[in-house]
Amino acid sequence: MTDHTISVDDAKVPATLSFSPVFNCAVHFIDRHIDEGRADKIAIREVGAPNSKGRDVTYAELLDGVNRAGNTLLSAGIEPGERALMMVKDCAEFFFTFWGAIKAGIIPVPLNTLLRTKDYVFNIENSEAAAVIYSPEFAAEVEPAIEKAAHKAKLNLRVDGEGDTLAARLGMASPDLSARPASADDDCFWLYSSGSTGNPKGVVHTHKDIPVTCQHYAVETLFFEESDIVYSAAKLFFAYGLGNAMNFPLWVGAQAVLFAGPPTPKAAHDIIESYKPTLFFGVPTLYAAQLRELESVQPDLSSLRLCISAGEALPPDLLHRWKEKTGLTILDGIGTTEILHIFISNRVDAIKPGASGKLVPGYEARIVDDNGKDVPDGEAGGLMIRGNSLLREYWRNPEKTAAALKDGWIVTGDTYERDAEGFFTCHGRSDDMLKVGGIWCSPVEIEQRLSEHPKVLEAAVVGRADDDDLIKPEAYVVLNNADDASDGLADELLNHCKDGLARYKYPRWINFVGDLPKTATGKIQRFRLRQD
Ligand code: 3UK
Repeated sequence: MTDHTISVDDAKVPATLSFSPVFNCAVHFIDRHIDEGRADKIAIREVGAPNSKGRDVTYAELLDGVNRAGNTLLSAGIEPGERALMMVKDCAEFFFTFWGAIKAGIIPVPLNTLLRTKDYVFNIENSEAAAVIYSPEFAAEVEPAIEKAAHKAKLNLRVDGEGDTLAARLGMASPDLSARPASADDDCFWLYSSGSTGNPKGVVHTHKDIPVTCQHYAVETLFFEESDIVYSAAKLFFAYGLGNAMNFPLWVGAQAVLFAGPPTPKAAHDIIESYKPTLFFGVPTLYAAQLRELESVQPDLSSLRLCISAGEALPPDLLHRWKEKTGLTILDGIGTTEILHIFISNRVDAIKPGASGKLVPGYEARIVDDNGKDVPDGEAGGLMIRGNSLLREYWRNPEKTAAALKDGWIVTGDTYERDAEGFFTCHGRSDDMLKVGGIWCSPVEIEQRLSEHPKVLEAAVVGRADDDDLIKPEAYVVLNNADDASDGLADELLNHCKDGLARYKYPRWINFVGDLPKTATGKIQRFRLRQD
């Protein structure tokens, strides 16, 4: 099939989501816009540094950047099917690299840019990365990982800055690239997903998965239109941000506002005021911080038609306070990396505070007991989902794949209850995993880091609700010598965690205790430490 050139007509995906036999989703998301007359429309607005104008990228420039990035990867000897890791901040080059790789048949793998060297060593080795593309802002964690990893990529390249960079190579690359023929069920991109124990797993998605989320969630649930302007405080590396700020706007020919800095409440308010988005995507922790900021400032948020929240449950009180303060609605919805985006969501005309909402079109749900039998409405059980955007597999992990995918249904690991009207309410996880600011956080990883401290014998970490009813990690620590317990040591342990872990993972409370509750086999009983 490789001699077949994919025309834009071949690659068009109708709302019915039928795919032509030869399909590469990059053509639909990138090339199509030129055919449809959007060459001069601004696709991406990068937020500039204070007092300076950021870069605007038109749809024609987007196609040019994508083709050049695809050619840059191919001319470095990277072959179709090989992986290109991306530790890239939210900027136009993220789009160029992601879609350029896909168009060339290479698998882009966006990674959480908040991770540390040891995490990146794992990703490079596990994916057998052929390319590592990274923003210079992350060089201090990425470059030692490139050095230490036993696997060597063919291309390690900074996005911009001095010397040999992606930006420099884009300038020299050919702007012409024909899409590599594929099919809707062929592998397209990966994301990594973490569990409470064991290493992260490569979540393999195919060419049909992005279109499915765009049509069912963005169009049929949020009513995305070409006139929309999107700002997602959740970054592109996160499946949530990847959909919000890149895939959804590209599906309808809309515009994305990209901000490379940390998602502070002040930045969010300034961006909304200056760039006038119609849709804002955040996580509960950010909405809570924005509400605190709104006590002293009154930014103009009037461009927004809707706010969306995901990543962890949105407490009803937060929803009410936000509505009272801003007049705006927040739609909570649940998504996962494995299902790619949101599959249960509240609607503008159907909101149940405290619930994740009703099923998004295209998805089916079961709630089952421990024996796999469906439970009646009003009873809690394990949530399973079926739909057309589920991962194909976990990369080289048949056991975890078999445990997660059962006859086309995925086990989410979340405990849910459905009411008679079809609203789904979350009752937490069936494992010990925490969501902190919407991002995964394994208690085991924090416990291991604490135990590395010479004064610590062992530790247990659980989730505890803060004043906004949002979960943060709390540590129970047993010292080698109980007499060492002090506020000073608690601070020292805190810094020890901040140094060795992604920054959002440090425990917000540290309790010194004499021992930890354990099972007869010595497993920590975290549930006995939780303060419900
Ligand atoms: C939890 C929620 C209650 C839940 C994601 C939107 O979060 C996303 O993906 P992840 O793989 O995590 C998935 C897990 O996070 N969760 C997410 N949203 C909610 N719990 N209410 C919610 N609204 O435990 C789920 O299993 O990081 C979010 C879109 C795409 C995504 N991948």
